[in-house]
Amino acid sequence: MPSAAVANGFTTAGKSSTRSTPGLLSSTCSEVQRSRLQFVLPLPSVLKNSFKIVDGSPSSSAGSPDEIAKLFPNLFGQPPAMLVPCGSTEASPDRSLRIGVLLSGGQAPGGHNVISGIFDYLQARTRGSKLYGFRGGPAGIMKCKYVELTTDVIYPYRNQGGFDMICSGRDKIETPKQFKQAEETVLKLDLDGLVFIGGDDSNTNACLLAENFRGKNMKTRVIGCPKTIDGDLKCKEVPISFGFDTACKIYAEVIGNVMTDCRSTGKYYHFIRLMGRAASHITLECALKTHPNITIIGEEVAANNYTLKNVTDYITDIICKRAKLGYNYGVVLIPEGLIDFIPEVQQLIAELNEILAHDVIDEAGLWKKKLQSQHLFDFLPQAIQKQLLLERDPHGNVQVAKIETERMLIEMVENELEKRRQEGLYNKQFKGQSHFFGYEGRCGLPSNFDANYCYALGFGAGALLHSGKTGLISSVSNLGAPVEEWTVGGTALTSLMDVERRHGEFKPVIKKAMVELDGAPFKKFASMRDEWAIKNQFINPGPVQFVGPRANDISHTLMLELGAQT
Ligand code: FBP
Repeated sequence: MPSAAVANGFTTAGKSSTRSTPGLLSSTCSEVQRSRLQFVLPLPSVLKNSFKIVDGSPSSSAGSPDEIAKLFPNLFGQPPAMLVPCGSTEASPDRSLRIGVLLSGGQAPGGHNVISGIFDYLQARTRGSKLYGFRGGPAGIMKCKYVELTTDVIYPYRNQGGFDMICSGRDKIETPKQFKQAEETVLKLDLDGLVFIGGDDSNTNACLLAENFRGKNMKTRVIGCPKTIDGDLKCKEVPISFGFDTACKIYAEVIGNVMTDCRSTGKYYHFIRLMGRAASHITLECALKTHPNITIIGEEVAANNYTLKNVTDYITDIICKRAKLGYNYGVVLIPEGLIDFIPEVQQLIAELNEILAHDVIDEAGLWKKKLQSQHLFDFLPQAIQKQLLLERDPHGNVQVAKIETERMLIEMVENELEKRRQEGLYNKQFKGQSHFFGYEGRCGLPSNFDANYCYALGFGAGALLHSGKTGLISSVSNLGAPVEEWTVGGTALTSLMDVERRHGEFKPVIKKAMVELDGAPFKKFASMRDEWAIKNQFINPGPVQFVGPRANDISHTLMLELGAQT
């Protein structure tokens, strides 16, 4: 592959270049945004020079290899690919490519930099290529709604949060008709490649599309990029999904502020639910950053078969202990997906999923007769019952972001404290405040880590497509080292897959990476939580830093996981 240096959209032969901000943006962006626009992104050294792609050994799958092999006859077993420096002398950019890109699912800081990375790769390493952005996620491909991404379109979004350059969506390409529509679009645009920037479900979809195109001998290749603030799309070769770092930094800033407020007034227990869907990575990372009094980790609740009553008692016990020490305030962190982790609730949700997939929920409540978990359903506050019945997302998931577990727990703790009051075991006032920190963390200006990581992921995706790879997820590793030393390659999407029951049927899915109870991040947290419960060791980390000694810090989760691997 030829080599070239690139800075913010301009091939620079090694020098950085600046440009004035385009009209619309200059009037609407802040000084900080402007300074981020000018920030020249570093590249891993392998991407700055000539490289070749080397294949590893054949892969298998995360689970159910026989089923995955049947579902992906053309892709199963693909080896990982690694970019390695090659000594060839510099060549001029070669043939042109036509590439499409889309953002899928929830926003995650850094998505725009993935697109910038693909664009800059094409500028630097190919001649006369075109990049198309599909609008509104996968629906953009099905409806053939796209925009050509040029320097002027992309520039205002460099190092900026959000997905507003081309927007996102949660549609899935799954029916024969939808596959046909996608085929028509890639044929119409004569695409050599497609980059899916998405989470586990979207990358599963990317793989299905790659399989479909390859099965039909079409030239369009498909590469995924690991996006999600939830941090649950990861494996050895993909150490973290982008967006997690920034989102946790933003949540930790606000949690730190709430902690300072709560210590100042001394009168509230703040129950803070944090986004993250099923996995508790965000909650765990925020706990490690801020040291709350109580943190519930969903995976631990599931592993110990805790009931809602057990969780309530755990929180109430700490509140009572703190009351004896004179502290009638505190901070409780709750993962968004907690409700989904409590085995008795899981059973209820599974039953509701089947009913919602095949039956009608009638007003007379006759469907309830089919529920084995009816006693639990009836025990839940009415608001939670309604939230559990909300429509599933297009991938069949319960919309956990809409279930107000923090309010439910406040109500349950109040009841338990009242019981203890009557038994003479508690005589203080309890005032709960509920918070949900979710959307406010998803579109912040990407941290230095996410900005750099995304740029490398995009550049790497360009390189994989250029070399004709398909069905891989762009993978950047060695992330504990300076950016120059990061490694770049691709991992077979089928190697991340298993089968799962969705909408009442078995489907291929990328296995979610949950918090591991024997993993280094959880162990560190578990060794400290009892002290945080009783003593107030709150930490207020402040806002995301772009310059200064801590600006390039990586998350505790990543640091501890990388440390455990070495
Ligand atoms: P992704 O898996 O699409 O990255 O989801 C991220 C997320 O922010 C979850 O944490 C949250 O549960 C969900 O999106 C909320 O979805 P929506 O944006 O549709 O309300």
